[in-house]
Amino acid sequence: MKKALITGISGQDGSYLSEFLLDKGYDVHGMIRRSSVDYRERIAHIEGHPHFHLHYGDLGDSMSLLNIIGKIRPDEIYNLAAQSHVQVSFDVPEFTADVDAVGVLRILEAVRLTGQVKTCRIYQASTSELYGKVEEVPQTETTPFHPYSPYAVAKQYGFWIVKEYREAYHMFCCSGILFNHESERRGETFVTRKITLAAARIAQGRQDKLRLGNLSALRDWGYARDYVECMWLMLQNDKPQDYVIATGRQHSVREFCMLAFHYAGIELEFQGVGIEEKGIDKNSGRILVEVSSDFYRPTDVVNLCGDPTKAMTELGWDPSKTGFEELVKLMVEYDMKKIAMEKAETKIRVNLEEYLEKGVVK
Ligand code: NAP
Ligand code: F7E
Repeated sequence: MKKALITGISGQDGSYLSEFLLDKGYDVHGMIRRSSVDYRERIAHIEGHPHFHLHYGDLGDSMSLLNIIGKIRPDEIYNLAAQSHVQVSFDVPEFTADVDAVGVLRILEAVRLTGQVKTCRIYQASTSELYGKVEEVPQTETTPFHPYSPYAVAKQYGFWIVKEYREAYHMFCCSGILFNHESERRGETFVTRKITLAAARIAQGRQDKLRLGNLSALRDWGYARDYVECMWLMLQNDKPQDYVIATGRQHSVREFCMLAFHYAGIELEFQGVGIEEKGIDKNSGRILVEVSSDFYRPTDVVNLCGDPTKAMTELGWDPSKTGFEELVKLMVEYDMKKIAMEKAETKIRVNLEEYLEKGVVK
């Protein structure tokens, strides 16, 4: 039975990759951090699976990595752990550099120092943010990098150190240059999930307005569940190589927003420009979306669109499994149910409190 170690197992991609590898018959090991709340929402449904194991560690702690990697001796490592929020990287640049840059080096060294150079294959979660202030559209494996945030600069080190270890020590290590990929498990402060949750709350009377930053930013959005397959395919390849993982299609934040509200039953139209732009409900005339400078970044990446030809032809990966409309729809449907459940729970709690007060229930 093959053994895989996933760092960042509690994140969006880690949870989907765990399910994917368990289905393939792997023994899956995951690294988790201690947190004050122990409920790991995205992987709670697989905890208890006989081939699913969790270990405490941290990308900032070399000894924990040496210990985990030395003990498990995995056939494959998927390094998904990162401080992954671009805007947050402007607030915590040093932590971001330590985890997203030096953390990659720590993994590579742990594999080398425990004598697993020839037996362990490594996938590094790289990013389209490396193209940053883009130098060509669409972006391919040969497009020059121009990182444009502390996050992207840290990830660029991760990309280059993986390449360096591949050439210096002949390690099987490679980077997937993944473009934005979303899902119903996406963190709630990334723009897509922030929009789908707000659309669901506004449609059900739980929120008045949504405040966003740059509505004109363009992204190539895919579905996370489809993208984890490509990570695995990269490690089954004959040679370690880096690949762009993208859909090849581009949409603006504004388009995402209009479509999400549409699936929540609200038709929006946008009026005005820049900070004065508003998203208005065509039926009621209510302003539901406003622009706020709080969500503008010191430097923003505005024109991402990947060319997945290499992954399609060399790995046989299909980027068109889940289209843009389907992705937005599935996220909104999930959030509509989530908010409806929360409403129902609140109602039950209020009723129960009333009954307890009146002594109806003891
Ligand atoms: P995510 O949901 O933010 O998950 C990040 C994971 O990293 C979480 O499990 C988190 O643990 C863990 N982590 C953070 N700091 C850590 C540390 N110091 N030590 C150990 N673990 C740590 O991210 P994602 O969307 O799944 O993305 C996975 C990877 O792909 C990341 O490296 C991200 O930068 C990269 N990426 C993502 C996208 C995308 O669109 N999703 C695109 C390109 C690249 P906690 O749960 O304890 O916080
Ligand atoms: O922003 C704009 C924002 O935070 C997308 C990470 O997974 O993908 C992700 O990074 C765009 C940006 O993702 C809001 O300015 C407008 O232009 O959803 P995001 P990201 O920065 O692209 C890459 C590939 C990664 O590697 C990262 O790990 O949307 N935007 N208004 C907003 N963004 C946010 N978060 N919130 C807003 O209110």
